[in-house]
Amino acid sequence: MSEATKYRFSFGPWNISEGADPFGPEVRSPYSLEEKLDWYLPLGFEGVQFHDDDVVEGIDGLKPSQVTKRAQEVCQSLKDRGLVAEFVAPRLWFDPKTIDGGFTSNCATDRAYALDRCLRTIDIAREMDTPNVVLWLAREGTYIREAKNARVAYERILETINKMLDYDPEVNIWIEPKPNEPMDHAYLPTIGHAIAIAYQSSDPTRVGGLIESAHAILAGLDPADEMAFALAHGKLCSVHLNDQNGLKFDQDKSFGSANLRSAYNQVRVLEEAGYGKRGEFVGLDVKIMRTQKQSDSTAHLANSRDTFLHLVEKVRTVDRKLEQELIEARDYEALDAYTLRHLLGVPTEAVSSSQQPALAASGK
Ligand code: GLO
Ligand code: MG
Repeated sequence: MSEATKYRFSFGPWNISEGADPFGPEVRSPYSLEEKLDWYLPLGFEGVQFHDDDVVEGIDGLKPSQVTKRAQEVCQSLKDRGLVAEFVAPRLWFDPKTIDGGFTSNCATDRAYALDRCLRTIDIAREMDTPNVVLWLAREGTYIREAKNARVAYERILETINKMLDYDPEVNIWIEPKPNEPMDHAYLPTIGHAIAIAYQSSDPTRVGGLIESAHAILAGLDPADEMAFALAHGKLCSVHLNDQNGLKFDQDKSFGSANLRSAYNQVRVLEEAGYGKRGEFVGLDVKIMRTQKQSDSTAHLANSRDTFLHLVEKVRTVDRKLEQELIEARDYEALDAYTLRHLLGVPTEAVSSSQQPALAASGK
């Protein structure tokens, strides 16, 4: 038997947040990047996910040499703390020039800005010792179908990805699909779309996907199956584990909070495929509830990691022989009951198909 995976965890500085939502302002005071970095190792995390402007604040107003200098400083802050950067992602959805999207904007100068911002993100990533760039294509979509030509939009996304691949022969691009929010519909809504565009790109070996549980649920899909699909293509580069209570705004709940069984199945798929053995991180893109106090700013991260590890134990201790017997007998009802009892931690001996009381009179 191969050695058990030692999972490595990551999150982004935005996951320690101040509680603002569209209907109310911040309720906790902010921590500096350095303060946040101090928490990583004590919380059990060694990977840091970054937006370009998490590394270099005010990036658009700075000269290339200033950007490089700041990126080197942050890289040193990571080294001093025994941390590594997992990826850098261009925050393409904030600037007024990306109101109508970046790669798919109807305005050529806005598209040029978006490409330039991505190339600067690659420069930052290289200073941070990571070849990985994540594209969450927030505004690459429309509010109404007539506003853009969807086919041209796909072509423009592909063209930008190819330009990024050309710019740096070592960069890897991980697409994080999400079906909606902030847009009505996004152009790369699922991992299937992301993988299709990866194969179409000029170097498919360097393009893959990052799956966020909540985003799959928002697309009406099962996150574990989405992960399995990407794994089958060798294209699951990272994950953003979290949870989501149905089809509403992107909640980024703690992992397992809304659907523990679904969380178990995500862990099962990852563990069974050996995810993490090649150094992939288990990323947690979770948001603490607005009701929490300042002193609880990191509890959701510790709790999500803990839940993941408990579920790994559940996957490792499942009775594989019994599962196989139940599958062979096509007794999925018993398999369902066994799974629930295993998750509940109650005795499972009694789970079998022979539980139906005999009908004395008819002998059926
Ligand atoms: C939003 C996304 C976002 C990304 C992050 C990294 O819905 O989940 O948090 O993960 O910007 O690209
Ligand atoms: Mg995410």
